[in-house]
Amino acid sequence: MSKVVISGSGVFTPKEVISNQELVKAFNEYADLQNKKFAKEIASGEREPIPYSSEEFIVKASGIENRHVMNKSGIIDPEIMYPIFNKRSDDELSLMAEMGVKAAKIALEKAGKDAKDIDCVIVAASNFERAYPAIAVEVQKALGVKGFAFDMNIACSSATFGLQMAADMIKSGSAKTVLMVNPEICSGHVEWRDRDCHFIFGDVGTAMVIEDSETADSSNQFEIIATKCVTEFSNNIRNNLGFLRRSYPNGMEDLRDMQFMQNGRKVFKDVVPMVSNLILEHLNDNNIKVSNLSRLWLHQANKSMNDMIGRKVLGRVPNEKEQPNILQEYANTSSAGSIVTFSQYSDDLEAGEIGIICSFGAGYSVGNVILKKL
Ligand code: CO8
Repeated sequence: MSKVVISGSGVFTPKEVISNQELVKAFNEYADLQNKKFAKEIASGEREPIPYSSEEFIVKASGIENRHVMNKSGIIDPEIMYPIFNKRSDDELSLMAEMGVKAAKIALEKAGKDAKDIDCVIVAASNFERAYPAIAVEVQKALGVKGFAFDMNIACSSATFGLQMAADMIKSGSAKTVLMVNPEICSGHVEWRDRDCHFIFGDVGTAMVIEDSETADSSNQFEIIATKCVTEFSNNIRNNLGFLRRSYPNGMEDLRDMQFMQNGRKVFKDVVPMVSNLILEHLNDNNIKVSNLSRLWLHQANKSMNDMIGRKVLGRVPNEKEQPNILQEYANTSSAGSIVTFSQYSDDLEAGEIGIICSFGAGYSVGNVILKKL
């Protein structure tokens, strides 16, 4: 067997952008409205007032400055505070499939492939707008791909776990050329009315073509040297969206936990050592010295978290080129974040240079993919 390579990647970036300033203004107006509505309960001590959000806090705590979204008007309307989409008929392309197809077309073009070259489509994402039919099968149909397709979800590590799946399938012969797609519609899933997390997420779609090096002819190829996926159960990032809810007593009354919930501080503390140790062990297992590592394409959740992981891995502060961040522009886009970073900051590597795509998030789940530029 020859090598498994990533021969093309693509990013679909939604046009609409919300700056921290716009986001905080909407949140604070929402807080005013709520505090006015419940003024009596607040005065009697029955209810706490909603405190203001702050731009300074957001940048300092996360490094996020903007986020791209599929619908801005609903999110920044203090009377609504979530994205508004037209309901599509079952015969129309779904929103996630649309985002995925847009990213896939860019990746296919970069790889110099078309639909007939692909024999497997994986849609790997944190949130699925429906249970079935799989979004992947819809993407497969929209692109005109033969073969098979399936969805998979391991939250923020969906894309790296998807890369491992694709590489293993190519090695085993069950697929020749895989299209792995990550439409992340986080704006529909985050609670924009919760000050603790309203600033964290944005939307984006990413895609990658993974194939045997013998069929790859694009100018920019990265060999997948090794992959390592690790999971460890935690409730610190959790979402209780599910069809059994209807069956629970009062299951449909308080719906807050159907959106994203986390204990951010605890996640930070648990995940930093888990990720840096995994990267170091994985490099060691593959006889790669840290000094030979040219780039870290890390999951984009928090700038300080990435700085800490980079420092632990390299044993010094990484420079911006070694550990690029796209967080300031895109916010956390779940599994797509490290793929956006790879797409935007990989063309300049020279043949033989080594980099790592590493994701981490709910589960907990950590996925590490060691790449070599060919
Ligand atoms: N404005 C002003 N003040 C605020 C705000 C705000 N917006 N939010 C919180 N505060 C206040 C708090 O109330 C608190 O006040 P006090 O000290 O009086 O109690 C103070 O600021 C500090 O709050 P925190 O302790 O919460 O702040 P942190 O410094 O911990 O920063 C972060 C919060 C940024 C969330 C940080 O903890 C973090 O980034 N942690 C890592 C989280 C992480 O990596 N999570 C991964 C999630 S992604 C994932 O797994 C994918 C899930 C599936 C996708 C979901 C799609 C939507």
